[in-house]
Amino acid sequence: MSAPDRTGRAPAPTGPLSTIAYSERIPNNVNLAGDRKLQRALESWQPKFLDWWKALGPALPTKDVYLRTAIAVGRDGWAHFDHVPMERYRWGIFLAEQDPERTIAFGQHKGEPAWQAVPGEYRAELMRLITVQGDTEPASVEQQRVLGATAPSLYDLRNLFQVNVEEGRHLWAMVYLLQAYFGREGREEAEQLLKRNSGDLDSPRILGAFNEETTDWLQFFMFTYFTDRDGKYQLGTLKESAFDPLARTCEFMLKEEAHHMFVGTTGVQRVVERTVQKMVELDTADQAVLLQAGVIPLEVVQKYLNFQYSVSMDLFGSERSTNVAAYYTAGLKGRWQETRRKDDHELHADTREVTLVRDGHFVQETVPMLSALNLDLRDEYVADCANGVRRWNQELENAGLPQRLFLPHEGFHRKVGSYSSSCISPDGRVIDQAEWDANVDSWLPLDADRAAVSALMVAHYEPGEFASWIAPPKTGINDQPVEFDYVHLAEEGLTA
Ligand code: BYC
Repeated sequence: MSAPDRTGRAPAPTGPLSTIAYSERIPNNVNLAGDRKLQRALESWQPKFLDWWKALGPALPTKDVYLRTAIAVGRDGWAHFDHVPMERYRWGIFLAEQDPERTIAFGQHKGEPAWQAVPGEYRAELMRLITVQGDTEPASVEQQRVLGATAPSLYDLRNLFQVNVEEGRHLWAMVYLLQAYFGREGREEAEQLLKRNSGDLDSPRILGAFNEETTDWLQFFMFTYFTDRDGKYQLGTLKESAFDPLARTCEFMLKEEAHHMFVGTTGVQRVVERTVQKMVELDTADQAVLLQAGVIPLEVVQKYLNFQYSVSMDLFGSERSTNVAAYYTAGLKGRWQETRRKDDHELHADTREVTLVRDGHFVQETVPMLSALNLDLRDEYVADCANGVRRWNQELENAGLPQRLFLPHEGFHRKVGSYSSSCISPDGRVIDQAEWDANVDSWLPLDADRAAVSALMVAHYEPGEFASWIAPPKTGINDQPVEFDYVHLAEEGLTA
């Protein structure tokens, strides 16, 4: 790649893109060595990233962790697994291979060649989208910082750290775009990404869910199920972007993201499996008895689900949004699986129904499709979320138990969008404040619920050992046995 011009535009990288330059200080497949200025900028950001990782990344001291590292971006064999000291993880910049024929699939530039540089008229919006995406990545690492101290097994500890290093890499992915394509302003935004911190009163992360605490492992599994899944859908829309480097970056990130959601789906499933076993064994659904027996009652699982689902629904923005209409028309952000949709990909004449609350009742209003694209994406997300819940309920069904987990109504506990000024019950009734206040303790986790869950969270660091509240997985990582030594703790970690 040659140097960006004065507008911060960087021409397309050249060279074999499926090959990663691994011997360089920053592994990459964007020919960083061919752009000294950008390379220097990223190399001066690297120590700041490492300082941030040391201060706000995983707190548990480890010697090494069985991690996968990206080594290629092609279809086969893109990752290499080995025990590596986490601070020496090779965070790098990997874009999916370029399709030189790619054209823009939607919006007013439909049919034109995809952009290899940032058009001046969309610079601010593109930078904003990339910054918001970038901000979420380190936020989640910060949120999960202390979980290592209570890991239910080495298998789970390894999965936590895998998710953490890859979120760190996703930060690199966005920082690369900011520094390569947005000049000085991009470099400033890259600095800010390390300065805002999750939950910080003065300088919080940009989006709501990323300032919530991840209090324990049940919350972590709910986070990776619901909030990482928002990531999947948002990355899916940016993968369609007319700005080709963003599209290619997101395409590769989605590959890594699949494992994060696997951690969530199977994590919750293993919690439910263990609870169901105890319910059958003791022939009880009594919460106190189950907690006493070392498992998490279904009511508590449901409350955690209600919380994480509702804060993740807020991440889609408002049901009616002029921002999203502008992003789409400009070609910055597409729809989920844009190219598979059978319409004109401009949507000027299209409309859809949106649910609003008026005078205590749900009403339908017809709005232009363009302004309802956040809802279009959210609908895809909701359908996907329901799949996991069905899978979890299978455990209950197989055991012949009548209880079921469920997704609360889309309006439940919302802070963003058309439901945010109303009280909606999980079963989808508009209720008054008094009914909300009288019932909220049975819908959302109380401090007492979190304390009861925390009391079960005792670390298990022996290979093959698992905490009482979670079933072992069916298989290990990368064909290793479940009882493999996935993590070697440092001496300080063992005595922590
Ligand atoms: N909290 O028109 P509106 C991930 C702001 S997760 C706070 O309704 P818009 C990951 C909004 O920014 C995926 N503020 O919505 C997961 C706007 O502010 P401005 C992250 C919010 O703009 C796990 C105003 O309210 N990626 O990757 O169409 C681990 C009006 O907004 C919130 C992205 O989100 C909120 N919840 O869409 C690690 C993709 N919602 O501009 C990683 C990039 C809205 O008026 N972001 N606001 O100052 C976007 O596409 C959009 O910014 C949003 C909102 C989807 C967030």
